[in-house]
Amino acid sequence: MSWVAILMGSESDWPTMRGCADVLADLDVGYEVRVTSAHRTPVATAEYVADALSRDCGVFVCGAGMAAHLAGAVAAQTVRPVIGVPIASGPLSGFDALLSTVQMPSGIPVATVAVGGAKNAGYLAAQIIAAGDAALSGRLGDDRETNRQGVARQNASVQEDLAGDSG
Ligand code: RP5
Repeated sequence: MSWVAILMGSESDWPTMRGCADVLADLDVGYEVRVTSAHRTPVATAEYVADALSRDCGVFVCGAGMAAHLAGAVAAQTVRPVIGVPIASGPLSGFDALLSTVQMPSGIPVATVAVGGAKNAGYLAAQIIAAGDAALSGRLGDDRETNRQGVARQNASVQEDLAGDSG
C-alpha cells in the first residue's frame, strides 16, 4: 500500500499535526513524520521529497504557520497530491498561513484544509490512497458509519431532553 509523508515546518506544529498521524494510524495507513522547513532547510526538504518519491510516497501532507510555503515548495517538486494544513501560529492566528497555503498559482495545486485541520488532512490523504485500495475504502466507510451513529445518539438525547421539558 502507498503511504503518506507528513511534513511540518517546526516542532511547534506537532501538537496540531499529530491529529493527521492519529487519523492515519486509526485507518491503518502507513506514514512518516518529518520536521523540515521551506525556509530554514530548503535543501533538506527537497532531498526528503525526492527520497520519499523514490519509495512510492502517495500523498504529502504539509503543515506550516505564518508565511507558510512548505506545501507549495513540496508541490513544486511532485505531481503526487499535496495537502496543506495552515497552522495557527504567530500574531495573525493562522490567517496568514491560510492565504499563503491556499493561493497557489495555476498548475501547482495544494489541497488546503481549514486552519488547524490536520485531522481532515489525514482523512483526505486516506481517501486519495483508498481510490486504489478497497480494504481502506471499507475502513473509511466504517468510520463514516461510526459518525452517523454518534449523531443519531446525540439527536435521540436532545429529543429525550425536549420530551422531558414538555412532560
Ligand atoms: C513556521 O513558522 C512553522 O511552521 C511554525 O508554524 C512557525 C513558527 O515556527 P517556530 O518559530 O515555532 O519554530 O515556519
